[in-house]
Amino acid sequence: MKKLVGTIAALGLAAAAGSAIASTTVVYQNDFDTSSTAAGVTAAVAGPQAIGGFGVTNYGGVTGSFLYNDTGNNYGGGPAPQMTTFTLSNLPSHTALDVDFHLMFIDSWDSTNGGAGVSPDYLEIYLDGVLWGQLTAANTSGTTNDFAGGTQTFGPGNFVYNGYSDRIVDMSGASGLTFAHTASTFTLGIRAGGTGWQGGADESWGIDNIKVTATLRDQTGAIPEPGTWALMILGFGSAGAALRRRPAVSVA
Ligand SMILES: [Ca+2]
Ligand SMILES: [Ca+2]
Ligand SMILES: [Ca+2]
Repeated sequence: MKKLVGTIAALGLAAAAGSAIASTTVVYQNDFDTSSTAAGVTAAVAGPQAIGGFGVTNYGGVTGSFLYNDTGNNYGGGPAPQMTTFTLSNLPSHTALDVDFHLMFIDSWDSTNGGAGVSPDYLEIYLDGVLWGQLTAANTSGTTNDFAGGTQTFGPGNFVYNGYSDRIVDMSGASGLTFAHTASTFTLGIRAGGTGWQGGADESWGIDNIKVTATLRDQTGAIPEPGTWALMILGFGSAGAALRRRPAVSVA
């Protein structure tokens, strides 16, 4: 018991000295069937946000409802594609964010080197209003698929809307979407781009399974709150109890 008390005291000193292990928390999650925010965080979606649905079918990790955006027609001299934005406010004090989501390249995307006039097509990702990446897919013409570190999880294959092939990409492995961040507000923006963008029934995009995880700021020098102490002591008490309950092993 003396040793246990010493361990708790050492941990207390470590916590008081600010050497606690950095923790993470999910601040926003939205799969367009359900969504949630961490306590105190608010989320607002702006711009085009039509909802499509796969029902119970799972295509490369996308299932149920998803958001899709088919605005704009740069190729036809029509209106510019509109951006859909997700704005998180009142984030807890943090040092980094990790942003995960699935993207859907729907119908006749022409890559960066497809048919004359109908390419390039881009899917542009903006972090806090700054262009982070231009992705593209060669669904109908062209040869370049560029997912900026994301992994294709489905396609090419026609699973939604018209008869053209579609693709789904999981962006959770893209290292650039884990980045230093401290502001209390974060905005993720996505829109189509490129002079070949046709929009409408020809080309559109979708998003699903958005998850934003914050690395919480290390509370350097902070004194653990009573609740933290209670949990620590409870935890060690349980560990001690478990050790005491452990039956002796007999070797046959
Ligand atoms: Ca969904
Ligand atoms: Ca195009
Ligand atoms: Ca299709």
